[in-house]
Amino acid sequence: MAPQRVADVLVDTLVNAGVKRVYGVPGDSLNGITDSIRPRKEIAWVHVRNEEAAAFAAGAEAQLTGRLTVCAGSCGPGNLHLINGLFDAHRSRAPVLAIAAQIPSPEIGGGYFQETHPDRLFGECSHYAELISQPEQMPRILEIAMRTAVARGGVAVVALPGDVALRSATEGATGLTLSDPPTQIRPTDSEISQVVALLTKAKSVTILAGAGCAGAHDAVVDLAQRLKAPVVHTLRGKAFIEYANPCDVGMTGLLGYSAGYHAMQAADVLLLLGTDFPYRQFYPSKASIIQVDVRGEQIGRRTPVTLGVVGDVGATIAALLPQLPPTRDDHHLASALAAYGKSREGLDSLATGGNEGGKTHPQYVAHVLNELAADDAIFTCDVGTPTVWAARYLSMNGKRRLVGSFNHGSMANALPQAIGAQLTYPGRQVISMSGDGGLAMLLGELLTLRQLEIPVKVVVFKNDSLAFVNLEMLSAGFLDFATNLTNPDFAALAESAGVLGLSVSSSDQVRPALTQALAHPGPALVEVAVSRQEIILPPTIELDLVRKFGLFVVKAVFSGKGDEVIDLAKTTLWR
Ligand SMILES: Cc1cc2nc3c(=O)[nH]c(=O)nc-3n(C[C@H](O)[C@H](O)[C@H](O)COP(=O)(O)OP(=O)(O)OC[C@H]3O[C@@H](n4cnc5c(N)ncnc54)[C@H](O)[C@@H]3O)c2cc1C
Ligand SMILES: Cc1ncc(C[n+]2csc(CCOP(=O)(O)OP(=O)(O)O)c2C)c(N)n1
Ligand SMILES: [Mg+2]
Repeated sequence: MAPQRVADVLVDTLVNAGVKRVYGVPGDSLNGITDSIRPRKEIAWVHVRNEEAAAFAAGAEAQLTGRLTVCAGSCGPGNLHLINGLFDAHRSRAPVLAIAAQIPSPEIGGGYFQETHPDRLFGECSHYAELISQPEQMPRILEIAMRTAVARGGVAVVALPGDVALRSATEGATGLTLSDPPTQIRPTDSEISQVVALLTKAKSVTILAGAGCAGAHDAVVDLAQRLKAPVVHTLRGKAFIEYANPCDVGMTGLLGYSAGYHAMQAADVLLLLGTDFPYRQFYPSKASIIQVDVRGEQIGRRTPVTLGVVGDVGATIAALLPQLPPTRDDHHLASALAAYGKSREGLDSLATGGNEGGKTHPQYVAHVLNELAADDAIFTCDVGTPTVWAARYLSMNGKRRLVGSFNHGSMANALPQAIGAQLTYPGRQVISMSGDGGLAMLLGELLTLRQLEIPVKVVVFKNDSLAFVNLEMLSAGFLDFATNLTNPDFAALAESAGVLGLSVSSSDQVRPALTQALAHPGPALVEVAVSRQEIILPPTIELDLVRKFGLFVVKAVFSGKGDEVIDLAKTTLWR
């Protein structure tokens, strides 16, 4: 048997830990690693066109499974391309290991061809970034990196010079088992008593539920019913808490509904469960705030809290429930539910086929997609207006998932995330809701669909514009500039890449085209010419008011209801 190389120990360690694939683009400095993956059946090399896509795909896989995933880039520019996707994974707390190949070790520090310092460069988007400079460090440094990514939730980076990867190993691979991070952390009895006391005293409680509620759906709903508390959710919380929830009053934030905003403002006590909702203007100023988060450093990060406790959402609720008397007064919940019903009606009324100069309403596309998609579909959505349509028109059910670049906010995320999702779940329908700007930014990944033979469905919201930015400009009083896109025929482009391409130019073609694409066994792209004026100001708004309230108007515009501008203006939000 040939002696083991450092690269072999690395790959064996990954295999032993259950890693199924490594996303990346090869290169000289990575040759040892790709060569070691080549003959192995337990782990696959996933060849994408741009390393940024590798990191997004690995991040999506990690978000969907909660397990460690891996991406790799060759030295210098190769791994530099990973960085944006790694930022996204890190901010999403997705456990991703990045293997950053490094220039030959004797050259480090001499300004050699392609020289960068990944252990420094990736410092800001990782919990751990170290250089392996000699065989004796393997597998120890790799194991530390893997454990750190999983235990802390986020990225770890190992920089490995190509020559070190090819040297003889001094130690074999270990059977590193990566257990899931502990989720049973709960507050102390005395903290639970304090939470109970605050909740019992309150006349009205609202819950803001975030991504930390994953796996605790029933517990959160039980708690809400006991407290007669409306449940507002964040975008990242949507997939975990919106469905089968009689207390659901929608999302808050710029893309949220006024019902969610008001339910938080009107409460005596706001209970934050597993959320790091970033927009501080939307937190109430008068309510007492209780925050439950499994990470102590998250407490009070966005708004001052009356009481912060460190605990897992499910475990904390399990401790709270037996001590909470039922609340009889459901006035607060009833009025929040009624307001939400009204907002929802308004939004649904916008999701009609409708044509402006032959263009389809984008809301309608999302609405039909929601109807036609499988019960356990995985959706990804680009940053830009596709995020708006996904947030508002996709309904979740406990089986579907929605992945986006929600915390990092990077364009072009949807297609590479869909690639990661589809490879992880080959039997499930995976749909990328792409912007025309977003798709073009990592357009090469369309070729990846054919190369890897994966049946991702790409729905392109073709508005010939960077529409989200166009809207931001208008609402902030800037003249529209630099947002127009001269687009290709994306359907023809897809066809030339061996991907089924369908083009929709009027709303009556939306349903048949989406049906055909979803039924197609291979990859498919549907481009829909959508109106970009859709989210422009509603007619009841005075221009003066628009200028005065800037971004704040965006919320009202997205809500589709002019009256909400006036309503929220009284709160001095965004002034
Ligand atoms: C164009 C655009 C517009 C957006 N508009 C909106 C908007 O209008 N509204 C909106 O809500 N979002 C919006 N977002 C997304 C927003 O930026 C944030 O990503 C989102 O609000 C964060 O949701 P979160 O707090 O649930 O998730 P995270 O930020 O991931 O926070 C989750 C928290 O839960 C904690 N946690 C994890 N597991 C547990 C556990 N088991 N128990 C306890 N705690 C746990 C974590 O430590 C963390 O603090 C938008 C994004 C984009 C790109
Ligand atoms: C990498 C990156 N560049 C720029 C931005 C700023 N930005 C946010 S949304 C957006 C427009 C997205 O356009 P498109 O994908 O066409 O979606 P649309 O809003 O038009 O539906 C831009 C430029 C960003 N978020 N990320
Ligand atoms: Mg666009």
